[in-house]
Amino acid sequence: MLGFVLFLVLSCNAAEDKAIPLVINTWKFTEATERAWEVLSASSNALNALVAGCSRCEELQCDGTVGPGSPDESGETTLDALIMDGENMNIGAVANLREIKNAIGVAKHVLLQTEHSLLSGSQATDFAVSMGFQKESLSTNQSKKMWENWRNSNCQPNFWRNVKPNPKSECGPYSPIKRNDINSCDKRMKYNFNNNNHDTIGMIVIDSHSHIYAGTSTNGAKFKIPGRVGDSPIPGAGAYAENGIGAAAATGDGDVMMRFLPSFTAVENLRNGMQPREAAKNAIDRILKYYPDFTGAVIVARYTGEFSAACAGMKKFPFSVRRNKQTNVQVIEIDCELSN
Ligand code: SD4
Repeated sequence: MLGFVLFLVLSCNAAEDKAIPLVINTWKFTEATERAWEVLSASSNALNALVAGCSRCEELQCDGTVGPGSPDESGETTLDALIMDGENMNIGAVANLREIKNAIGVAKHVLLQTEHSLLSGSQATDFAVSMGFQKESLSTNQSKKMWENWRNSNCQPNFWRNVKPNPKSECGPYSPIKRNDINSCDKRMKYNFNNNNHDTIGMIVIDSHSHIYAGTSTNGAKFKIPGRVGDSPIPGAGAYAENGIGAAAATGDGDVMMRFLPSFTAVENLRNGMQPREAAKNAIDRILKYYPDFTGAVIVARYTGEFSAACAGMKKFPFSVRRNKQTNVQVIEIDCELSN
């Protein structure tokens, strides 16, 4: 597989190019790109292509952060996924989905079979079962081991603050500390980005008629507090699409990103005349203004097929692309903005 992947290291501006149809997704998830491209080429159906691409990552458990196998504090894995149709602004999403492996598949049913936009938790599971999905455990041997190691290391890292016992050295259960003791200067935990602790798949598919779909699938943040929902299923945060303008999808520290709607911002930037690179960079810069240590990335594509990305908090950010007249998936790596 890797033999067929063209690997490019490009400067940010050089990453812009033109041509549709287009499949572009976050990270080196080239098998997902390839799968989406196959479906797009065979059927010209951008929705099915996006669902097939993201489903491939769920099956592969891409980097352990899409699909099953990522424990929260209780050891359970829950999933977030989103699909947005740029033609009619319809959305189907699931958040904190329990016991169903194919989150993007369920999001497709929310999109097509309901007038809602987002279903969550156990009731999203019930909905999935009624649509024909099978209920099964999302734990794996590896996620069980990870969870045991986490418990044995005093539940570090975790996402608690201003509670007792001290969450930086002890496990819960926690209770709130008195208001006077709250340290408002307490710095946000640095999102620990390594190959097993990041990597939402965010994907944009544009068919030859410029019909755009954008979507995401992820198991969120490892050792999240049960019930936590990240940016990925939130329209405008995890992804956004509008025909005639373009689309964007995000990956990274979702608790911060959802405060800024970077995918929506990037698409608005395209609407206002920015080039994809500038549109992506501006969306990231708005976050960096308040969270200089923020880690994450946004991919952006114009409806005509030009694309780019911007990122922060890592050295480099790779994304995968397959487009018209190209025989292989390309991995493009851009330099990120680093914190001061
Ligand atoms: C989340 N944004 O749930 C996701 C995780 C991720 O790269 O993308 N990590 O916060």
